[in-house]
Amino acid sequence: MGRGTLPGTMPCLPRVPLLGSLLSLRSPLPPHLLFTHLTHTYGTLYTLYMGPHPTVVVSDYTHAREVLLTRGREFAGRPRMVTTELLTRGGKDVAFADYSDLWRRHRRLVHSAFNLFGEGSSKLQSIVLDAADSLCSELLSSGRSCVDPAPAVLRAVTNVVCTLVFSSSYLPSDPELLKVMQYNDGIVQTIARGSLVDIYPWLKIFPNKDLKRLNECVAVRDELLTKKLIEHKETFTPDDPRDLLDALLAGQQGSEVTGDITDDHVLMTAAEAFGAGVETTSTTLLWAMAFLLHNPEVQQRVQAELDEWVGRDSAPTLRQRTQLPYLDSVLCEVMRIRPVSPILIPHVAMQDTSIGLHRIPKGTRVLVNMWAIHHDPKHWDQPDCFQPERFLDSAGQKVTPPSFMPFGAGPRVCVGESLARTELFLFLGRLLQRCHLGIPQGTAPPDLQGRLGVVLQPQPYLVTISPRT
Ligand code: HEM
Ligand code: PLO
Repeated sequence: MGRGTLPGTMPCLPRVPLLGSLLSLRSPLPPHLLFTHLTHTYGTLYTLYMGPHPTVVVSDYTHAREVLLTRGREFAGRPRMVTTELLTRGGKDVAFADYSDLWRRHRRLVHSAFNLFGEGSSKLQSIVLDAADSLCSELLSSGRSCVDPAPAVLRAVTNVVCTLVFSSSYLPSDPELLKVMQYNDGIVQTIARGSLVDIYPWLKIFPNKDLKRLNECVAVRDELLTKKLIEHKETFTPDDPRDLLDALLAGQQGSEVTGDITDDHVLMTAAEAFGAGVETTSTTLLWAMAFLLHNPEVQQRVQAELDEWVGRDSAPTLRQRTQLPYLDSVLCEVMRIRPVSPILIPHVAMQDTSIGLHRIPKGTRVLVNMWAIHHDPKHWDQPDCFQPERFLDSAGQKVTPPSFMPFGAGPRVCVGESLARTELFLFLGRLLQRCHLGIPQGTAPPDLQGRLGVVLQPQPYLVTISPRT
């Protein structure tokens, strides 16, 4: 059927003037679960109205592939939202900026800057392993008593990102590290997706505690990053970038259109790499630990694999990744069963286009429900069970089913994917090589439900950490 004859009847949630479908969206369920639940009534492709904004929710692999890959370019726009505009100086970042020629050049530059420190980089390896060792020591210092692993994990990951982005590494009690963690926490808590001011921008004229706090945290972030930027500009040499900030400055100077990548772009990219790097990696590690506590036999098998191929004397290295397919499959299964970004970042149709047989007008927002895709029984056997083996073939080699897309796909795919995979592999590998994780006596195992803020996080939980002997 040609595009001109596409039938236009996509199921739609009830709507009323002004509020759109918001009344039907009132629910104790977090959005990814609610959107998945609504597929029972409306199917895997339906429309709803976020206030005045028509929004299509895509909950199956075939249509998601179309949005992200086949017609990726046509759906590569982003909505303008009050909170993210404030966070990014009006879209001078990568993740929340709308599609444009400048954005494409900017993203390409960020991508190559990241690759300097991505997969295979020995510098990244030593930075991560140092941080992983500090994490092990800090966790082990609790003796056999129980600890909440979150603060130590967050500190370790923050330190890696600070080293990568601007070559600063901190002792746990360093006031600058505390400042960074505080402002980041403030942003995470106030930029939660779906806040009303993002649906109705005019609400920003009224006093709003969250927006005030977001503004304050952004100001602290900007002061700190501007200081780093000035220091870097004074000391950097374009041919030998010390860190991501240097690589961005070099790319800024070498840009094909002189002056298009401004200092604001450099600053916003550094801030974003920082925010994305910390939130996603620490959350994935905390999910991994939570699932290992529920599945002690999986922990044992990862440790047996590490003992066989790495031993106990030296840390696992990136070169050994192919020899450790089970560890890799555990990480994939964690990102399948609890994707940190279960509905990705909203996409926007940049022109009139289509999904399946449905016409999609320019400006329509599209939410790709990766949670539903990762839990679709048509693609995954017993999708609610934690089974790393599903990522291994009969010879024990790693396989990746196409419906596994925790980083998204296409023109908007995560730019930090290889960095994230490298970090996760080294962190979890070193942690499990050195430590045994257990559920403290008399306490329940971690709650696996999760809460969706800016990422899908586990509820706080306790663990005992003992050295492996
Ligand atoms: C975008 C996942 C780590 C930087 C995204 C998206 C997802 C994602 C789902 C949105 C894709 C879309 O909208 O279609 C993850 C996961 C991570 C991770 C699961 C780790 C477990 C990182 C890291 C960085 C990073 C470490 C940087 C240091 C970005 C950026 C974007 C992005 C800049 C925006 C890309 C764009 O809009 O063009 N990520 N991410 N991410 N991620 Fe990641
Ligand atoms: C996290 C808090 C930081 O202070 C700012 C920031 C920047 C980039 C965001 C990140 C936050 C949350 C996770 C995001 C990331 C860009 C891509 C990533 C949304 C808000 C994901 C998983 O989609």
